[in-house]
Amino acid sequence: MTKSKSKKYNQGPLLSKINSPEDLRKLKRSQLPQLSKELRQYIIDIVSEKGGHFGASLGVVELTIAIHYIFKTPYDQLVWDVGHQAYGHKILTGRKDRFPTNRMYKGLSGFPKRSESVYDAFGVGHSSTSISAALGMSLASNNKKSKSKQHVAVIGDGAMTAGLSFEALNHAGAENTNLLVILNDNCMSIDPAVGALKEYLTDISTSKVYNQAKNKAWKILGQISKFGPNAQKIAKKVETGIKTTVLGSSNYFESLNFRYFGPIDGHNIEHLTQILKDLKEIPGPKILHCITEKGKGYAFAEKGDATKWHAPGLFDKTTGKSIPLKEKESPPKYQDVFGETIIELAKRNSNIVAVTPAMLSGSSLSKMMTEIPERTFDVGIAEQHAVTFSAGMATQGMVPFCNIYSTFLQRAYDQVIHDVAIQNLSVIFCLDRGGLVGADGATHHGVFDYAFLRCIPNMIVSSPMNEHELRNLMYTAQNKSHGPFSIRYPRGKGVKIEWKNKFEELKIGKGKKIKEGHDIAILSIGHPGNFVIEANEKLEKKGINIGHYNMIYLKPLDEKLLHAIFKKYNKIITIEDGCLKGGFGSSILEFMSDNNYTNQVSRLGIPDNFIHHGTQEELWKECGIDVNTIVKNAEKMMNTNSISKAG
Ligand SMILES: Cc1ncc(C[n+]2csc(CCOP(=O)(O)OP(=O)(O)O)c2C)c(N)n1
Repeated sequence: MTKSKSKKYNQGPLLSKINSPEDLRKLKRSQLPQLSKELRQYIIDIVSEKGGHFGASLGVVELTIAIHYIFKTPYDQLVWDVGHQAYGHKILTGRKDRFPTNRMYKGLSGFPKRSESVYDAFGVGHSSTSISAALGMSLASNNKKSKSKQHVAVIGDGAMTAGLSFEALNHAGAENTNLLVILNDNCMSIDPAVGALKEYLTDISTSKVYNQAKNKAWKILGQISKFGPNAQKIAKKVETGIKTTVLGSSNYFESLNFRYFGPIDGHNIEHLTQILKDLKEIPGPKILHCITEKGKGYAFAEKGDATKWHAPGLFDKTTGKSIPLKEKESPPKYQDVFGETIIELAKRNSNIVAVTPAMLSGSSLSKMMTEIPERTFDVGIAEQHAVTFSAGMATQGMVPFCNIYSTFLQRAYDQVIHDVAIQNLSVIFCLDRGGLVGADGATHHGVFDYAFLRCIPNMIVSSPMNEHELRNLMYTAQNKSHGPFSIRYPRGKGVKIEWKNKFEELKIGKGKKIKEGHDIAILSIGHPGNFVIEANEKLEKKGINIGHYNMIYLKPLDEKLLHAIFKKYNKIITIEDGCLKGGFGSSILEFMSDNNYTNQVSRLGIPDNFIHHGTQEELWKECGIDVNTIVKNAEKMMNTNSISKAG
C-alpha cells in the first residue's frame, strides 16, 4: 500500500486519537456526537479532493460509530452491503492515515476487502450479499459453540430489494442465530428507490399508530439490559406487545420470523448506541430499521440531488460545485451515446423498451424515463429479474434493450441461458462498463463477459470500437429479430466529437479492415482498437507495417476475413479488454486450430488474476493492453519466429 504523499488532513481532537475501535470504545458516550462531526468532516475533506462514493458514507456515520462502540469488532462480525458506505468504517479501523489513497492505484480499496483488514469481515462491491454472508458466519459460530459472537449485516433499502436478500431472510428466519440485520433506509438506491418494498417501508415509517406504540415499546426495551437474566423474557413480551397491538402478522420481517425493531432515527447516536446495546441481549434473528439521510451533515448534499451526491466526482467543499476536468472539447461517454440513441430508436420503433436494474442514471436512461416513461423500466437491484422480465417482454414482440453493467450481468447468467438463449428470444443486452473500469476495482471490472457469453448457443456477441459503431450495432440489433444479441462497451469516453452518425446496418458476423499491412496483423475487438491505431503511428516510425482488423463481432466470427488474414500474415496479435482465458484471443486460436493454421499468434488481454483498482490507464498498462505494450509486443514479434502467448 502506498502512503499518501499529499497533504495532511485535519482529523479533529477526538478522531486524531482513534486508531482502532478499541480506542473508540474508551470514549464516553457523550463524546460520540462530537466524534461524528469530526469523522464526517474528514470524509468530506478527502472525498471532495480525491473522489469516490460520498452520500452513502455520510449517511451512516452515526451507525458506523455506534456499531463499533457497542460490538466487539473484529471478534463480532460486521458485514457491509455493497460497501460503498464503509468509508467511516475504514477510517475507524486503522486506515485513517491511508484514507487519502482511497481508490488510488495500490492504495486502499473503495470497498471492504478481507485482505485489507481484519475488520472487513466480508469482501463486497456487488449488492445484497450481506445477510447471506452474516448468516453463514452466525451458523458457523453456532457450530463452533461461539454462542456469544454477534453478527451484524448493514444493508440499504435499495439492496434489500434484490432476490438474494430475500433468500437470506427466508433462511435466517428459520435459524436461531445471533444475527442482527440493520436496514439503513434512506429511500434511495443510486436513483430514488423503486418498487413495493419502498412503499411498505415508507408506510411503516410514517404510520402514526405504529410509531406511538413503538415509542412505548422502546421505553421498556431501554430497560431490558438492566433486567439481566430476565432480559429475554421481557424482550419477548415487548415484541409480542408490538406484534399484537399494531403490526399483527402484516409486518413483512415479522412474518419471516425476524424480530423487527424500529423505525428509529439513524442519526441519533445516543439512542442508537442504547438500542444496539439492548438488541445484543436479544437472541435470534432481528432487524433494526434505521431511517437515515444520504449526504447527512453536508448541506449541499442534503438539499441537492441525492443521485448526484452518490458519487459526485471532485467538488469544492465550500461551494458544493463540481470541479470540471480541464479538457478541450471531448467526445461523449459511451453510456450517453447509448442513452441518446435508444430514445432515437424508440421514437422510430414503438416496440422498443428499456430495462435497467437500478442503474437508471449510470446507464444514461434517465432521459428516456422522462421522455418515454411507459417504455422505461427500472426494476430495482434485480439483475436476474431484469433479464427474465426482458425475456417475457420479447415473447410478446417487444424489443427489450436490457442494459446491465457487464459485472452485474454475472448475477444473471442462468437467466441469460435458460430464459433467453434456449428460447432464442430477441433480447438486446447492452453491457455497459465492459473492460477495466478503474477505481471501483476487482469487483466491478467487466472482463469476463466475452468468455461467458461466447460459449452460449444462439448468442451474438459484439463490441463497438467507437460511438458510430455503438449506434450502428444498436440499430442493427433492433432492425429485425436476431435472437439474443449483446453489445458491450466500456466505461468513459469514446473517440468521436461528431458522434451522431446516420444509422447503418452492420452485417452480423462481419469485421472491418481498418488498414492493410504486411508485417503483422493486429485483430482487435471493441474500444482497444483505438489503442492499435495509436500504436500503428509509433510502429510506422520504427519501420513496422501492420495490418489492423476491427472484428466488431466476436460471435459469429468473420471467418472469411480471418482466412484472408491467416493466409496473408504469418504474425498475428489479438487484443481485447477482456479475460485472456476463453475470450476473443482464445476464439482466434480455436479458429486457427480448427483450420490447421500454424501462424505465430500473440494474445493481449486481461491475465488470469483479479485486477485491483487505479485509473483505467494505469490498469491497461498493468495488464499490457496499452499503446506502448502493443508496440513492444509487435517489435518483439518481429524478432521471433516461435509461437508466443501473452498471459
Ligand atoms: C448487484 C449490484 N447491482 C448494482 C449495483 C450498483 N449499486 C451500487 S450502490 C447501489 C445502490 C444501493 O442502494 P442502497 O442499498 O439503498 O444503499 P445506499 O446507497 O442508499 O446507502 C447500486 C444500485 C451493485 N453494487 N451491485
